[in-house]
Amino acid sequence: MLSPSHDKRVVREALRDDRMVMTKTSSVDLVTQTDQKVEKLIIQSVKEKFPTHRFIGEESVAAGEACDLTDSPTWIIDPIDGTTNFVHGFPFVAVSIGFSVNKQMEFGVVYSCLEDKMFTARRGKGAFCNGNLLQVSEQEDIRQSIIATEFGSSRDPEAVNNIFSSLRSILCIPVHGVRSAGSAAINMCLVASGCVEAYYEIGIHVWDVAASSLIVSEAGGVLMDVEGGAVDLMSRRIVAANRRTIAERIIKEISSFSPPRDDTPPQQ
Ligand code: LIP
Repeated sequence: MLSPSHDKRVVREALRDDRMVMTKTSSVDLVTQTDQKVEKLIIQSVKEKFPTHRFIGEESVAAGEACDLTDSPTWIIDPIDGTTNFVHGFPFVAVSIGFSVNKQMEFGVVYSCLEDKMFTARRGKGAFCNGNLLQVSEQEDIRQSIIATEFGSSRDPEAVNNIFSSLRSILCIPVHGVRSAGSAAINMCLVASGCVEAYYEIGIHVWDVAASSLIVSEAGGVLMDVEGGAVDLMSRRIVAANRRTIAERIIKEISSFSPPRDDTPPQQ
């Protein structure tokens, strides 16, 4: 199996050397050779031990593989979450690996490569960072909270308007601050760590949040859809918060929209 130090070396060395930037769905949806290399390394090493398991990997889906979450044991992989950060040397880049059985997350690992922080969670067994137990913030007042969100990789004017409308409403609650780490997985781990009270985004993918969704819930947090109700990891929408009342307050301010689901094949 790959070791975290091996992953760290691959990503850190590439941070200096990999300047081969390609684009996927738009000119701001970036991918590098390192994304592809790390995903191949992870899938190969898991397959050696578990040949019957299934995979949903960001770069495999980009290359045309199906994005179906079934009841079978499935590894959900984002080889580099924060690819734009990686390309620019902005220091928040993570490898995210979640494992699901019967469509339920069983464990999740997010390795924040430059911070050297290993976030882990197993269902029912708590969430940890470098072995230390994680607990979400106890803050009850949204006006004394920091909220994380992202601007995503769509520049569709309607989506951008919705993003800014939500941001404006949330800032004006008012909250103490709004932050963007540039990696959904790291934003979620910040919620689990108690540094920020909530994170929301429309436009993420299942591989961005599969592992960290378990890390948040095992740290005592809640996950919801941006219109309320249960989160659906294929819907590309998520609110993660330290408590339900904070999540519900944010939901009131979000101008929601529905990007194409991850499990809908792209139109030809
Ligand atoms: C990215 C996220 C980022 C989000 C983008 C994208 P990538 O993942 O982590 O926070 O705003 O929509 O999904 O492409 O770096 O793996």
